[in-house]
Amino acid sequence: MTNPNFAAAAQRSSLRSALSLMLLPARLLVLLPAMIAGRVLLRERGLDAAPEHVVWDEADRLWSPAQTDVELSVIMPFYNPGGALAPTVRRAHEVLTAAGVGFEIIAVSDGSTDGSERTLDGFPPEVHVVVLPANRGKGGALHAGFARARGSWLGFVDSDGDIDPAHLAAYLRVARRGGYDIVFANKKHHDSQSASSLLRKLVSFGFSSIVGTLFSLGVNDTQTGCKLVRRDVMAELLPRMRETRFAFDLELFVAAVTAGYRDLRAQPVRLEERISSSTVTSKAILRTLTDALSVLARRHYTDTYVQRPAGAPTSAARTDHGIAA
Ligand SMILES: Nc1nc2c(ncn2[C@@H]2O[C@H](COP(=O)(O)OP(=O)(O)O)[C@@H](O)[C@H]2O)c(=O)[nH]1
Ligand SMILES: [Mg+2]
Repeated sequence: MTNPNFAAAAQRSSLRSALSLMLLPARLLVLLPAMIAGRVLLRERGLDAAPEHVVWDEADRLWSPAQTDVELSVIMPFYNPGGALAPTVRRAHEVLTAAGVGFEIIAVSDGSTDGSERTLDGFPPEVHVVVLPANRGKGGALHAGFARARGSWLGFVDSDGDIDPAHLAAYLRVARRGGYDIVFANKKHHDSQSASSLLRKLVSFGFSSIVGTLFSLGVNDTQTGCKLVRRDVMAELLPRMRETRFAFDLELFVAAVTAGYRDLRAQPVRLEERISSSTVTSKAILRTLTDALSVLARRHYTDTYVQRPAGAPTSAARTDHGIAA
């Protein structure tokens, strides 16, 4: 007898296939001009352009094995977060200690001018503070943090308290079950909750719809600021990534899917009431959209996301890297 759950799932999946076939002409109508625009933008930047700052020069450090006592490295990028930073970093330290995780926190000041890095003075030794002299954008700060990470799993979380760092411990429990390349927060998960404003939700919805139309990643929320990536996966992807601002998150999934990583595990997330204001201004939205078009063009017109990364071990040596025993 056919399992009714299986039959319902099969019906849903064929409905989805029929719908996506019907929407194909509309998708092409959007995709073609977007690819042309992306190509023009990329040409302006130079086809395999380096970002304004050299962000990945140390990324090959990730090929070295994880340090056995560091299961999780958490990067917390920040730019002028004021008083929201210290409680968020303290909370991350508390929850990971309570969960019995071997961890390090790498808080990256991205050219902050509000002196917020000083609010981390006297924090426990698991908290490392990296100070970048000039603002690179969230992606640039994450590059700098990841390149220094020593853990088996590399994660990041927003540093303004919008996402409780306790999510990291929950996601790590999922990651430990094995078989996942990336475990990520997804606002659209049926168990997710959000205290964001209607306007902020609309911006997220608009962006994820555009990404869904242009990229077909099988991921319907690329942007929520809490993710874990397996060390060997990040070692392969980071040197290929070029985006230094908010498109970093999108580019991570594009690089992962293009490289053949498919075990991307969405998890529920709770977005808290805001303590500090958002840096997602209309200028940042426009910038993220144009950066997304550059990622699209880079994916289709260049080999950026399939290049053999510098520092990659030979396939024979590869099994010795990545997750520490
Ligand atoms: N390093 C760095 N991080 C940033 C910058 N802008 C935002 N962030 C980080 O990205 C997170 C998300 O940005 P935020 O403005 O809070 O956006 P929203 O909460 O999604 O509306 C922040 O909590 C910071 O951790 C930046 O210019 N540099
Ligand atoms: Mg925020």
